[in-house]
Order: sequence, then structure tokens, then C-alpha cells
Amino acid sequence: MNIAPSTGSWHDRAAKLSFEGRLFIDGDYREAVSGAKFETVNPADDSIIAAVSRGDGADIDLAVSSGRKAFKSGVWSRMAPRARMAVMLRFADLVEQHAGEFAVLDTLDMGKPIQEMLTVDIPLALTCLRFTAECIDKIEGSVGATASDVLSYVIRQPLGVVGCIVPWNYPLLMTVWKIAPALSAGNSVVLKPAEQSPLSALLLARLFMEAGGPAGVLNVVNGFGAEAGKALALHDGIDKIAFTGSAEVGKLMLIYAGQSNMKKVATECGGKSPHIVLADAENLKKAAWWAAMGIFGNQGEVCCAGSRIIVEKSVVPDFIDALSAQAKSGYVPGDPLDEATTMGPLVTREQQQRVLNYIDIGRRGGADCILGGGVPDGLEHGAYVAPTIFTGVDNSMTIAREEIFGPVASIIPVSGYEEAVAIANDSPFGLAAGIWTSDLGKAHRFARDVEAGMVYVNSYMNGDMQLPFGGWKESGNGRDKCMDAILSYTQSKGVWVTVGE
Ligand code: TXE
Repeated sequence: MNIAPSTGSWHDRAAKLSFEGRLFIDGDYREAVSGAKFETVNPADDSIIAAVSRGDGADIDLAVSSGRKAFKSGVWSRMAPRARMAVMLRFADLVEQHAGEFAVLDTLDMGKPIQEMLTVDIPLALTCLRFTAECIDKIEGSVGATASDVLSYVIRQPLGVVGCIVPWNYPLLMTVWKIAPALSAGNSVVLKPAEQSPLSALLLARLFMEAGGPAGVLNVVNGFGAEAGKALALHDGIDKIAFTGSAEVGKLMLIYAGQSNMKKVATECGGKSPHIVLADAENLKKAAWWAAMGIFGNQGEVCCAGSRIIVEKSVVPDFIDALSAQAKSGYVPGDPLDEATTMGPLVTREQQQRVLNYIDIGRRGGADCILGGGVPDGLEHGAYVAPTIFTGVDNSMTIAREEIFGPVASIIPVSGYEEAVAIANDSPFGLAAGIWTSDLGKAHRFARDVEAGMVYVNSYMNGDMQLPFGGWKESGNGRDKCMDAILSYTQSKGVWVTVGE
């Protein structure tokens, strides 16, 4: 992937950046109708990055009507598929050209290491933009089998105006996972970024226009969930809400749809994903490497984090040694703008407090904290939490049931495969699941037995654009990535044509 090389330090680049904090509506930046603003804060040192316009219902109204006007005009929704594809591919190229800027914006806003932006978030966002663009002229209808005096066919059409509500853990990537398929399918979009990470979406909107996207097709309204987000989800002019966030707010989306126009709702709501290591795993060190990545990568602020590590008893001591060693060498908290840093601060002081509180609950609940368990020495100036490992965890403990969304691993010992699967499935969530085994039969059995939308055998959080991303149970009902995701931003229409007498 051709990512812009770093020139000078990333701190120099950050110092030179000018921040756009206004809303983006109808093809232009503008202040919120109320004139209100909020500050976005760098969690690495509590400094204020920028003042951002605080949108509310009035701004959502403007954005939705701009999206509707654009949709009805057909300027995008009826554009020839390959012409729309060309715009989306140019959009991807522009995002790639601005990779360094995106890397700095998201790192400042939410604290993730810049090297993770460069090696994970940006390449994955580009792949998503290009994959969805390439799918545009592969959206097909069908012709039904009928008597010869009838022609019946099914066409797929865009929904209209889609509201996208996204979280802060992958600001650019989660935004792209929603807007790329929605735009590719011909819809207009009103995007509400997370209030913790409002900046990169504003650059995206400008680049979409530069690529040839018509005004009004992509609108960005920053603001708070209970103000801008709620107004968007309740809006009668919105045809679908695509949401990623907490299960609590995901449930609200379904309520808002019922209280308004019964818009379609797709949710992706996090999890408490099981990552199983059986005694017949071929290589425990390798399993520990992936397990560490699965819970400490992106500071553990990952919806499919393998937060419950379920390990067969006979290999627990060796696995704990390997995981601890990997945590200590591979995840060293530090300045996220330093390219050598492998772990940044959490997104906010509130999130830090929430995670420290769960660590306290774990200790008081009787689990054994064998690594980390607090703020790393010398990093009190930011929202840091050290990689933390609990052993002797029982699946009924709070730390095994609730999503912590931080670098906290819980090791749950089990007697073998049957108990491992029973525990894996004993959760209100069902997003991802992993297993380490050299028994092919067991691996495939697991893929069928486990209640999760994504299964990894002998690796973790792996995959590409072909595979659907989404959950079972309270992890939500939506699917990102893959052709199905694009189709979920269309609706079918059956046409019955009488051609005979
Ligand atoms: O999420 P929220 P928060 C989980 C994770 C985390 C917890 C809280 O466990 O610790 O949720 O994070 C918007 N109407 N995940 O508080 O509140 C909000 O502005 C409309 C997992 O950040 O769900 C933001 O844009 N919108 C998750 C988005 O919803 C509302 C990623 C998510 O915020 C709203 C993030 C409302 N009433 C958190 N209230 C994942 N699946 O990866 C909030 N929002």
C-alpha cells in the first residue's frame, strides 16, 4: 500500500496542521445554526486540539433536506454506475494522498499510535473504498420465470438518505465502512461522527467533493449523541440508520425507528468475544501473539477484541507466560505520535476511568491481576492504562460479562472443548470468536457451534473485504464490508409487465 512517508517528526506535522471544525452541509463548511461549539481534546496530554461546531436538530434538518434534494435530483442516485465508480475511485486516491493528514487527525483525536493508523486503519479504509467502488456496476437485478405473456423482473435501487452514526475507536475506518457502501449504492448520506473524534470526517467530506461528488450527497454534522445523533435517528427524512456503538445506544436506534418512520436500522454493537486456546494448539507462542494483538491492539478499544481468553487447563501456565511476555514486549504505552509507539492512551479520561473501574471490580471480584492493573508510571499526563491480565476468571464475573473496551484480558481456565464452547456461548454478545487447535474437525465444529458473526481459526481478527463483519445476539443485526453490505443500502422492487394481449 502506497502510504505517504513521514517527513520530519509527526509532532512537526501536527503543529503545522490547520483544523477545520465546522459542519459540512450542502457542499460547504458552515457553523452550527446555534453557533455553539465544543472542544475536542488530545487524550495523550489533555490539550485542546480544536473547537468544533456543535450541531443539533436544526443542522440535522438542513443536512437531511440537502441530502434529499441531491437524491431527488438524480445527480448521484441516477448517475451511470461507472461514472459513480470513477468518482469513488478518485475519492480513494485522494484519501491515500492525504494519508499523513488522516493519520495525524485520528491519532490526535483518539490517541491510537500513528503506526497503527499507517499500517491498519488507512490501508483498510482504502481497501474498503476501492472494493465498494468496484462493486457499483455489479449490483444486479433478476428476471423471474413467468408465462410468456409476462415479463417480471427485480431491480435494486438506493434507499434515499442514509444516516450514519459512528464511534471513536476507528474514526476514519468506521466512517468509511458506513459511507462507502451507502454512497456506492447511490444514496445521500448524513454522517454524525463521534463527539470524541470529530475531525477526520470533515476532511473526508471535502475530498469527496474534490473527487467529483455532488454537493449535498455527503453531509457531516458533528455534535453530541443525545442532540445531533438522536435528531438524526428520529428524522422522518432518513431512510436507514447505520450505527456502530454501544449496545445500549444500538437498542435506542430501534426504538427511534419505531417512534418515527420505521426506517431500516443496522447496528454493530461490540462484544465480549471468546478466544479459545486448546491444549492441542500447534504453537502456544503464536497463539499468545494473536491473543495479545486481539486484546491489547488499539488499546483494547475494539468491538471484536478477544477479551475472554478461554484456555485449556493443562496449558494455562505456559500460555500465561507467553501472553505476559508478549504484552510486555509488544504493547508499551507511550506517545502515540512517535512512530515506535505500540500503545497509546485511551480515547478520553472518562474511558480511562471506566476501564480502571472495571479493573477494580475484577480485583474485588476475586480474579488475580498478574500484569498491569493501573496507569503506567510516568504517563499520568494522559488517559493511559497499562496492558492488564487477569487470571482465574470465572465467566460469571462482571469482567467476563461486560464490555470493558480497554486493554484488559481475562483468562478463563476450562477442562476441554465442550466446556470452552459452552462458556464462549454464555454471553449476551456474539460478535467474534477464535480458536487455536490442530484438530481440523474440532476447528470446523467450532465454526458451527459458536454463536458469533465472525470466526477465526488459528489467528484472530483476520479477514478481508469479502467476509461480512457483524454480530449475532446483542452485538447487533448489521453487516459491514462484503457485497451484502452494499446491497443492504439498496431496496428491491418487483416489476410485473404484461406483454401479451
Ligand atoms: O458509545 P455510544 P460511547 C461501547 C464500548 C464503550 C461504550 C461507550 O463498550 O466503552 O460503548 O462508548 C452516538 N442517539 N462501544 O459512549 O454512546 C454517539 O454520539 C443517537 C463499542 O462512545 O454508543 C456516537 O457517535 N446517537 C463500539 C455513537 O453513538 C447517539 C464503539 C457511539 O456512542 C446517542 C464505541 C443517541 N441517544 C463504543 N447516544 C463498537 N461497536 O465498536 C450516543 N450516540
